Amino acid sequence: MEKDTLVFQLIKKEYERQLHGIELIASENFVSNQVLEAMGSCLTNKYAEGLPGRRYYGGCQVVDEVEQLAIDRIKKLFNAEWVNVQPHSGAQANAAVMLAVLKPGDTFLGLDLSHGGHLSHGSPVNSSGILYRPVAYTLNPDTEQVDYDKLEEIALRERPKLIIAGASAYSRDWDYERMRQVAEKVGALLMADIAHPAGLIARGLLNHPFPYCHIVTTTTHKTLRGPRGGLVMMGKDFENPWGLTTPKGEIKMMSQVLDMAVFPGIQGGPLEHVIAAKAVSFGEALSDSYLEYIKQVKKNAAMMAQCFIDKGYKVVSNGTDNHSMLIDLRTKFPEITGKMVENVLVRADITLNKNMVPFDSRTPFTTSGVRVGTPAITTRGVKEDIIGQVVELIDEVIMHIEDEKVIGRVREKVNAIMNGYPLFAY
Ligand code: DSN
Repeated sequence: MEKDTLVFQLIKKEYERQLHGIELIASENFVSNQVLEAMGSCLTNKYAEGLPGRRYYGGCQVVDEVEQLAIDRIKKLFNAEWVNVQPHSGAQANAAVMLAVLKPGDTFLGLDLSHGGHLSHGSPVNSSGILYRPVAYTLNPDTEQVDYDKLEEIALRERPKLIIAGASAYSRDWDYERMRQVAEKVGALLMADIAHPAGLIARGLLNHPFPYCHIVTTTTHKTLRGPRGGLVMMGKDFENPWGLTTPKGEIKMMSQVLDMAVFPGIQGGPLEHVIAAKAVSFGEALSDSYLEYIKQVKKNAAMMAQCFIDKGYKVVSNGTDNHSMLIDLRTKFPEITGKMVENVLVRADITLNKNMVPFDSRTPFTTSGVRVGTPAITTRGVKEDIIGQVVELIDEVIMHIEDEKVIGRVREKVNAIMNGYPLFAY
């Protein structure tokens, strides 16, 4: 077959973009060569609906071993009793949990989207907000951290069936114990979506959601540094006290209800090539070198937050406990929006994303803030010594937002810096 040069030229172009730029999108990372190799393997050819040992197709003996390996490794990484590694994404993992534990119209609590929450935690345009009844809890305006007292007040009033801990733009650790106390008071299940900080939690750098959270979901491609995907896990399986049933109407252990919610509830055939890549990345995440890496991610983020503060920026909640931070631009540049900063920095080969900040006066399309994270640059080998320089380059561009000469000069510096930090071989 003729090589599809058009597509492969574009892939090469994207590789060059990744290679030469400073990647600060908090949810992105660079996978290893062996993760890439597993994703690009012949496992993509195989249909394997069902679970290892219980499939609807013949010829699954090898992918059974692959999927079991992924399950065993992630169980070890998080000390989990049960895991389903098939969700195609974090949003799918969340949708599966909701299908398993909620009925249409049921109430659940999630962090307000404009305070750092995620679309799949109750946005009106996501199935979580279309099928169920989301009620948002918020941050405390003084601390800009989750207001657990208010959360309790809301839970007592609304009597949710499910409470979700977790966010997509929140730089502080979570008090899962406190949230479990609230859940117990109202008879709710507690779920943590740890998509962002998963790697830090796995290696003991943040509070662990087990044993407080009944169910935990995550993506596998952020701090965990695996392929794009998701999973659902539990510290301990349990008989579900809500009488939740499988689609056949059987009351089962929670693990069985969740397994059936993933398939056939919301998905068909699992992506075994991606599951193989998940297995590879989970193996990597158990290694000593990953522990060094994830510690460095946290150190780099702390240093970056301090550098932004030193330059006169407002960092939401005045710092970070994890890999990310939100910069509220209104303090230093009241006229400049997150959208403007995202766009101008792309021209300087620095990538981050515009983001609402708590109590934002602008819309999600313009925003008053940007979100910044260190997982990707840390994979490139960046350490604290050049973090100050990165923040200075960002500041220089924002200060000269319409000056093409400055933007061009910064781009050259960015490319020169990143020349010294390898990316996987293409
Ligand atoms: N992936 C999420 C993030 O960027 O945080 C959005 O879905």
